[in-house]
Amino acid sequence: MSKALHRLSQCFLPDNSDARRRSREIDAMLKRDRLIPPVVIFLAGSRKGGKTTFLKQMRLINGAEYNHKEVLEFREAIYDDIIQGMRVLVQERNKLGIPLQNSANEKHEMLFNSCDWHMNLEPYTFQPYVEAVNSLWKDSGIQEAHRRRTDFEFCESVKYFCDNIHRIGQLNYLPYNQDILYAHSFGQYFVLRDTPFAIAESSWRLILRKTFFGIDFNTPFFYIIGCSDYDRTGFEDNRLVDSLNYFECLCRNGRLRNCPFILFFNKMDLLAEKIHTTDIRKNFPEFQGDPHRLEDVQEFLVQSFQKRKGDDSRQIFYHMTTAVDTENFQKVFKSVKDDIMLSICKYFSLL
Ligand SMILES: Nc1nc2c(ncn2[C@@H]2O[C@H](COP(=O)(O)OP(=O)(O)OP(=O)(O)O)[C@@H](O)[C@H]2O)c(=O)[nH]1
Ligand SMILES: [Mg+2]
Repeated sequence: MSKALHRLSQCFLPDNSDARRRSREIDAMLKRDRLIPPVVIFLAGSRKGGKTTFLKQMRLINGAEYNHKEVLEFREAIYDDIIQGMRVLVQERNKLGIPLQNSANEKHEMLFNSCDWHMNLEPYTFQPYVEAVNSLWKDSGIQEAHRRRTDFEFCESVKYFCDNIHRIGQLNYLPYNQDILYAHSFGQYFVLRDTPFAIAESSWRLILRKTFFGIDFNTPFFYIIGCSDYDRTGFEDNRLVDSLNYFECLCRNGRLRNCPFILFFNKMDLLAEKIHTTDIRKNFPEFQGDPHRLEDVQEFLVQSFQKRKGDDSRQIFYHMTTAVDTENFQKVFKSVKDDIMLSICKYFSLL
């Protein structure tokens, strides 16, 4: 019997039966002996869709705060995000031929064009950038380059950090949890691939992976979609199209045949803003509905993924999320637990 099946089948034994009591005793014994490894759930999704942020939130809502060493590493990542982000804006402003509003900002731009990538990023070494970021971010030339960011590779969190540069630029700055959720570079090298959590007193483990060895036959599969990326093209393929293609690929994978998918339509905050400035029909001409109405765009996204799932009997659950918003994430995760239980019930034909 698979680990998941063994564990989950116990949810359906009559509450006060001898079998259930016995089962609990056995479970307790096995747990004590650490013989039950946690049920594994896989997590995948599109590029920059929010996978790492999702894992960070899972860790935070499960009460595991980051320790001081980790916070310092996040601080370094945030400095790095800011410097890299501003450097991109400076270069793109030049490429696009957008004039600076304030010519005094030229010297600040030079700082980003000539920065040393090997320096240790600490509050002291970051100081020269604080004034430069502050002044450039207010310049309408840099703002115009930022407005056109869809045309080049750019980290969305840079706006949040630049808006908060006064606080982040303090010598005694330590990132809040909210800052940590917005840090991007960090996710590239920190091990955030394995996050434990509990459902119905059972332990589960969320794994971020590209290969699916060891997957249980009915374990749910989390799939994260960066919704606001519907217009992301530039030098790469459209990210939403990539995400649809990858999803279809996963649905066709024989190993995942019986896995219910839980789709997270992420970056809802950015999507809600973007629909007012960027018409989805430009990239998805098949869209029918009001392109400036969030519900219409959400419905279109859901339908687009539903169409790609292939097998009609496959269970799909979905949620609209903003992974950087802890309150939203907490609510969503409560219903995700219900989804998981429901998918299990359906698997055993109990509903
Ligand atoms: N505003 C906003 N930003 C988000 C949201 N989810 C993620 N981000 C930001 O988007 C950026 C990319 O998120 P990640 O979690 O690193 O995405 P990823 O899928 O792990 O990216 P890769 O590993 O590079 O493919 C980060 O700067 C996050 O802070 C969201 O819901 N809203
Ligand atoms: Mg990542």
